[in-house]
Amino acid sequence: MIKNKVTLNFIQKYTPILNDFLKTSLPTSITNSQLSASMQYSVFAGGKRLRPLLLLAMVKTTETKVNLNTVQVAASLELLHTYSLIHDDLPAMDNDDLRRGVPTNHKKYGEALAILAGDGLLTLAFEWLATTKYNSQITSQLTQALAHAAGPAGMVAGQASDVLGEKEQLTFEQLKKLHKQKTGALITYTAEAAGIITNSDSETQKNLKMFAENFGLAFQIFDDLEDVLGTEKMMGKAVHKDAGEHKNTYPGIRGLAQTKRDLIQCVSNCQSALIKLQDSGVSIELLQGFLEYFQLNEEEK
Ligand code: GRG
Repeated sequence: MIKNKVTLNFIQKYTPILNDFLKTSLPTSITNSQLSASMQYSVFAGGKRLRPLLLLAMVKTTETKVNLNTVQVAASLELLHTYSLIHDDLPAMDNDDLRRGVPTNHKKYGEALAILAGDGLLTLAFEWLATTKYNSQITSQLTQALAHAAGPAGMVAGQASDVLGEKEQLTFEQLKKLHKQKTGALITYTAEAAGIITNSDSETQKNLKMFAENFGLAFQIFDDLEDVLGTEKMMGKAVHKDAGEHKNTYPGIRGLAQTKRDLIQCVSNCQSALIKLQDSGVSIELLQGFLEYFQLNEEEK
């Protein structure tokens, strides 16, 4: 999928580092064995680690060294992301049986334990954030940024609009806001966290944020498109669900052709942000490589 050598090398270097951190730290943080199994099941079910990798890549792009503290911050984000997927799959929400090609958490462990696994991951994410060796100012800023992104002004608000909006046809502006909150907020947090950790100047923080905001929207548009164009085998989950469930999606509201143009526009906005970042003298190739994620294959174009 991603061919850019710099980005590929980065992903191949840092994915095992993140996984090792999770493998070592997660079991020691949970005292109930069934809860531990359920939490570990979803954390190690084959996620791409996109958000933590993006966070680390942004830190690296600002020419700051990635260390164990940075990895802990990135890993805490993966815990929080995993909680959101477990809860999103529950019968009361999307009611999905399959994720990443394997049974969803509640299908394997039952609803009660799945809810608790999500609760545990959400809470533990903040414990990990609070226990790095960063100074108290950085820690407090990171905590506030993650709480804001994940909470009732961010991801949870987006999820609420999504669930409640199923009964009505949203306008394009409402849909964009929903996506910005539900999927975009955590991705935008990767830029905010990188800016806080590296103490970047305001121009750099602004450009990183513009990159991440457009990346987040592109990510959701791409997911909407794949739901229409992809196969279950390719996606590791049920596809063509959105239309059947009258979900508000880009293809549903904008049509397929315009959705593809919207995706191209978001990727182009990401590029513009990177060009501005480059003006401050940093190398943008690493982040540019992540944009290859949004390439449609020949049949999908
Ligand atoms: C339950 C409060 C609450 C929020 C859930 C993120 C979310 C909010 C719902 C997910 C809905 C969804 C499937 C959106 C499409 C984009 C997306 C977030 C895909 C999953 O993220 P990936 O592809 O997952 O990074 P992996 O499996 O790689 O970890």
